[in-house]
Amino acid sequence: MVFSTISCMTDFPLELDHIGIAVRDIDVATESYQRLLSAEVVHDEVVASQKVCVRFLQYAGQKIELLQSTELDGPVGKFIRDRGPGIHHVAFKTDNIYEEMERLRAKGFQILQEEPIRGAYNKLIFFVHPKSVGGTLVEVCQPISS
Ligand code: CMX
Repeated sequence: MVFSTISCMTDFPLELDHIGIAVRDIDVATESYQRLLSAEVVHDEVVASQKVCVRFLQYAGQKIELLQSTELDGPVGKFIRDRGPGIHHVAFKTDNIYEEMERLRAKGFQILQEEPIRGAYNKLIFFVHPKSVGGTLVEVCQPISS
């Protein structure tokens, strides 16, 4: 069983892009991560469509996205209401988000969008429902080339 899982993963074309962390106060959380890792703030943005403000921190080439809800009824607001602050999603990057969406759909994953949508930091994104991935919300993203 362990061996078949590993062999399935060898053709997985996605690389980790960032970890999304739901927080109550983005400035307090930033201060914690800066003390913990000396992480650098590389991007701030309000994503009105997702009812969040986000801040990307970078440390040793790795990215963390802090998410603070702007509305109680947004996805991050509901997550914090039901579960408290903590890891909200894991994001993987791809070179072809449309192909990736079809690939994951064909494998039976529940994709939350019909088409990729515009996400923070100039990216196209879509989400895979946490119930499809053992309880973890997965984002797939692709930078929009200018
Ligand atoms: N991780 C793991 N589980 C989660 C979750 C998360 N981030 N968010 C919700 N869930 C769980 C709920 O707790 C619930 O679990 P139980 O059934 O065991 O109680 C279950 O998923 C389904 O919840 P739901 O009530 O049916 O649906 P919600 O209204 O809570 O919505 C979800 C869940 C994933 C569909 C919604 O949060 C969503 O669409 N998320 C994607 C969009 C998003 O998160 N945007 C913010 C990020 C912005 C960015 O990065 O740019």
